[in-house]
Parts: sequence; structure tokens; C-alpha cells
Amino acid sequence: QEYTALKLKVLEWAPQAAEALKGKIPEDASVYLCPATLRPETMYGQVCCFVGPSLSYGVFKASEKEYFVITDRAARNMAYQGIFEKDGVPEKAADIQGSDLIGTLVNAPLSFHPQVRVLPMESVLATKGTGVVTSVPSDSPDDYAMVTELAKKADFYGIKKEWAELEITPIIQTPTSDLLAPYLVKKLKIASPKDAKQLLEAKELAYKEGFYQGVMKVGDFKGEKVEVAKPKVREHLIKKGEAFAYSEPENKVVSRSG
Ligand code: ZZB
Repeated sequence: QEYTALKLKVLEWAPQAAEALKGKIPEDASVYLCPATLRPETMYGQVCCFVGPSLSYGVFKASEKEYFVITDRAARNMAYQGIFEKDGVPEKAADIQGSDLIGTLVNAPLSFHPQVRVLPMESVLATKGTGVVTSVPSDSPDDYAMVTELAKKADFYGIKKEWAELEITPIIQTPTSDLLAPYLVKKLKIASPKDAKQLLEAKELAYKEGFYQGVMKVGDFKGEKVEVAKPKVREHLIKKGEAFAYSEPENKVVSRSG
């Protein structure tokens, strides 16, 4: 699976994170949360960044002045892809729990909301990508269901309501909608992030329609088909040093007979 890993620079740590990281990272270093995405063309619509509150993350040294917050598993993969200055063994500067990252303020490259918060999402998998997920509710049904839930139950989730209420801007026009994810969530009567089966269906529909029939409504490649714009947005982000290529071996089921 070939992902685009984005660099969301930490602007202000949540108090618990600041406490956990005290003295472990050089003062003058930049730290980035690095979500892995298959939809770089949607980055204009980022409204927050998800971590799994019960997952463990590491802060890894990518170079003298840059550190990445990702899972240990992602760091091991990255160490063999020339992503870190030192090849082979990832150098971990600190451990941090996902729950401690909640509330951290980060810069989201390309987004209409350049400053977004780190928020919790229980369904983030430790076994996929980097364990960090950037949230685009306009085009990802999972993200739309989650931010809706977070805004509804902000106190329960221990966040400020306004962190989950950033405006959702149309990014891609398709034959059905320019806000495909909210449209599908309503159409499939998805009530919460717990409706996993319908969310999976909505995700598949959104991928297909977005990729094959979508046209960029905003950004540097406005008016171009998503198919065409996707690699261009990716290259643009990588050139600016705001993203990098990250691939991981697919978890293929190998059949004995086959
Ligand atoms: C931004 C984005 C915008 C995404 C969109 C999707 C969509 P997939 O589709 O299941 O193979 N993701 C990445 N890592 C994780 C993780 N560890 N746990 C849970 N979700 C994760 O996985 C790729 C997508 O799933 C990624 O692309 C990321 O969300 C999320 F408009 O990044 B995406 C219709 C989907 N639209």
C-alpha cells in the first residue's frame, strides 16, 4: 500500500503531552504528527487529526531537527525506506499515549483550516498506516461520523466542542454531491461511528465516486479530475517538504492451494 504521509507540525502541545515529553526533545526541534493518507487531493478539507486514545505512540528522530509522532510499527517500516536520516534502526526519543496527545494544536498543510486539533477516534488501527489519521469529513464518511459524534458529546470525550466544529468546505464535486461523505452518511442512515458495516459501505462508495467521477472544486488543480489531480497534489506536498512517500507491505492472506 503506497501512502502519502503528511507532516502536521506541532504548534502547541496539550498539557499532558508537554508533561510527558519534558526534557526529551531538543527545544529547537520541530515535531510532526504524520498521518498516512490515500487521498492527498482532499487535504484542503482537513479539520482535525485523529489518534487512537488507547494506542501507544513514539516520538522518533527523523533528522537532527525533526521528530515524527507515529506508531513503533510505522517507525520500523520507515527506517527501511530512507525516511529517517539514519537507516535501519529507528531512534525513539520518547513514548506517548494517544490520550495524552488530545488537544494538541497542529498545522495542517494545504487545509483551509491551517490550525487543527488532535482528537480521539477509537477505530484508529495500530496495524495500519502510522496510527495517525488526518480528518476530512467532506470526503470521508468515517471522519464525518466521528466529528459529528465529537461535537455532540464533547464533554464525554474530554474535548472543547469548538475543536470538532470547524467548517466543512466542499472540496470535490461528484455527480451526486460536493459533500459526498455527509450525503452518504445521511443516505445510509448512519447514526454514529459504531455503525461499522454501513460506514464500510459508505467508504467504498465514496472512494469509487470520488476517484472516477470527482472534479476538484478548490485548490491549485481546481477544475481537474481527481484522477489527474491526485498525483499532482501529492508531488506538490512532497516538493514543499510537507509530506513524504510511505509504503507498507500488504497483509495478504496467502492460500496454500493458490
Ligand atoms: C484522509 C482521507 C480523506 C482518507 C478521505 C480517506 C478519505 P483504507 O481506505 O481503509 O484502506 N486511515 C489511515 N490509517 C488508518 C488507521 N491506522 N486506522 C484507521 N484509519 C486509517 O485506509 C486508508 C484511509 O483510512 C486513509 O486515507 C485514512 O483516511 C484512513 F476523503 O486520509 B484517509 C472514502 C475515504 N475518503
